[in-house]
Amino acid sequence: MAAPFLLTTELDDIGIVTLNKAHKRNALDEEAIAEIDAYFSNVPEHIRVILMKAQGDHFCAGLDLKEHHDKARSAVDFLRVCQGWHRAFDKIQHGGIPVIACLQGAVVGGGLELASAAHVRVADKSTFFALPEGTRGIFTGGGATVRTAKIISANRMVELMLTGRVLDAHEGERLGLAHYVCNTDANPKSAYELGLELAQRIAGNAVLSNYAIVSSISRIGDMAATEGLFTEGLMAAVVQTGRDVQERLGEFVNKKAHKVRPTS
Ligand code: 1HE
Repeated sequence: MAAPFLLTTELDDIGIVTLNKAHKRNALDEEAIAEIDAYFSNVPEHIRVILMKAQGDHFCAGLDLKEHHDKARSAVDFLRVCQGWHRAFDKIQHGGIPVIACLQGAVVGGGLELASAAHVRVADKSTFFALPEGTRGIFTGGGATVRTAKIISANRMVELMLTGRVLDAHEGERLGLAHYVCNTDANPKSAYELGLELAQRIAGNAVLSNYAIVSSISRIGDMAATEGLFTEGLMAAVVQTGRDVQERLGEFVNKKAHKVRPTS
């Protein structure tokens, strides 16, 4: 039996998922997407944050081009493949649980689509981003036109796809593809160390706040202003009256809570 594409483990209330096909640069075949879908469809109840990382020098080389070539899929077959990717990645983005992606090496094509579904992206300095589809005679199909374009703008995505330009970690950070770049003089931690640190911090937030942050902000961004404000009010009404709000705000009122301070 083939090794699983996804290795899953836990560190207290943090779920750790590892892309486990380094010899194929973690390229995504149908089985890989099915495993991602299965994990994000049934995240154990005690898991508060998920850390997604990859074995090897590269995060993910995108669509398994060999499988696609060998299967010579019809348009309808590939439409179904895309819908499978959309379903799986939507569970990452809108599953209600914060997902942190630790990136290194290639984050290209479908690999960038996968990373774009995560909420926080922590990149090793070796990371590079590209959408080589245009140069391979194909097109994005795993959500980049929606998610990646929203991060970097449709304008920039068109240019990246037409030219096949490769962005390094710092260029990616400037465009929002990475929130942090690690393994540098300024930030010597590894992407995994920082990712885990952020995961632990985020796991300390109220569950409902995290839910609202990861499931409502991007959806509200798709709404007209009137509906957006209405939805924000509803979401806040639920979150602000949650069970542990009194306790957390009481800590502030009683001067026991941390203050917001600039980092040095
Ligand atoms: C693959 C894939 C893949 C590697 N599908 N097998 N994605 C791309 O256009 C990126 C294609 N890959 C590359 O450009 C390079 O492989 C990397 C820059 C990612 C890594 O380079 P390197 O030198 O470390 O590795 P390698 O020698 O190129 O690859 C090692 C093996 O992984 C090799 O197989 P082997 O049997 O010869 O050992 C490669 O064939 C295999 N491999 N990438 C299949 N992508 C829903 S639509 C989404 C559309 C897209 O994602 S298009 C973008 C596709």
